[in-house]
Amino acid sequence: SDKSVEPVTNYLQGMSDTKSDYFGLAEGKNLVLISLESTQNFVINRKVNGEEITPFLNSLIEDSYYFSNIYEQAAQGKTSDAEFMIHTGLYPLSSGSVFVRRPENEFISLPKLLKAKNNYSAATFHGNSINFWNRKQMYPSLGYNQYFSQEDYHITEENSVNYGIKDIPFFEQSITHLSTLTEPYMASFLTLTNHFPFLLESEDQRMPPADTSVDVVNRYVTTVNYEDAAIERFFDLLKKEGMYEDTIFVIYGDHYGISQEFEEGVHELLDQPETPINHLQLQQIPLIIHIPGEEGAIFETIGGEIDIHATILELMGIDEEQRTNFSENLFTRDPNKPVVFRDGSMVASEYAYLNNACYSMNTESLTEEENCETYLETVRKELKLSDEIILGDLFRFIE
Ligand code: GP9
Ligand code: MN
Repeated sequence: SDKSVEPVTNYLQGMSDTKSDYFGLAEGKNLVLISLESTQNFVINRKVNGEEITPFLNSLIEDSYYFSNIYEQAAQGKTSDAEFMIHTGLYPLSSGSVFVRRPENEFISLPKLLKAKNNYSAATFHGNSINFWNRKQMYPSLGYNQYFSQEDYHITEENSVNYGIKDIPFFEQSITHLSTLTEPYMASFLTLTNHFPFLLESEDQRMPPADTSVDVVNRYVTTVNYEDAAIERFFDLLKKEGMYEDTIFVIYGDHYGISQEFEEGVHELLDQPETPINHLQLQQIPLIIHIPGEEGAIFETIGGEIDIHATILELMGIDEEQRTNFSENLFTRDPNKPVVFRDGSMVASEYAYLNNACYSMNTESLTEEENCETYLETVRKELKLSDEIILGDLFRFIE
């Protein structure tokens, strides 16, 4: 071992690690992870002109664990930062993407932990080029033994839009590949259609665009609605093929889709004023965990995208001897533990620190700086240690 790893292991050992009744609930099941491109939580259970944007996900939530207060934490690496956090429980870097900057590191990640636990195989599915975000190099580092990308799909002008193959044909064609995997498997899917600038031919639009003053937001509603239909199609096919029952599904929005530049349209849609706290709340992403046969429940726990990692470990019954990540299991997460944003801001149940100012979450207004101070210590500490792990490739020194 190396001295440089000690501050990291000391901190991680001091972090809480409380198990819940959910521990091991999905042990041995196939794990299907679905990244909902640019999908923000406000679309869930939301109607536009009387129509639900996400009718399928809304109904799925009834029989799922739905985490309704989860914040995205991606930085410049966008989708790849989301993938990185979920796979490793480490924070993204402050600039660039870990996928591009540190693909040769030693990582402790979900596919490897599942392989060690129950000999899982692991594959990823994505309709774009495997070189996007340097995934070709990074996926094996994360422990994937197989990937399906652009070349593995039948892609035509007809069945693609914007970044590539549309989500419905993507899932339809993925089923064949998925059925070739050795069970138990971890299979990760990246949707694409709901990507800025949210383009979709009118024949694929299943609901009319919204009618705010911002066209990007109006179109967003139609591409999220299409994505929702694609997930429904995937579930229908899985059921038909007998691939649904013995699987746990983890479905999450990767990061915001509507940047601050266009956010006014969302405030219009939600009929709310533009305030710092409303902006903060728009950084929430949906997190839906569906285990066939389990009753649904809503968890209002505040958490971050990074916490998906430990939550999956909890459900899969993986108890690391030594903590190697900053992820908190959402079933037992402390509401006073800040959700750390890469720019040094944070949110916890009582306070948030945004744009260099401390806010009370109760009054949604400014409060004394000192109310945020202990939270900010945690923020600085965790970002620093996570950076040290990544930039020093410190897991080389952990057995
Ligand atoms: C493309 C997908 C989208 O491969 O990851 O990229 P994003 O811009 O969201 O990171
Ligand atoms: Mn993305």
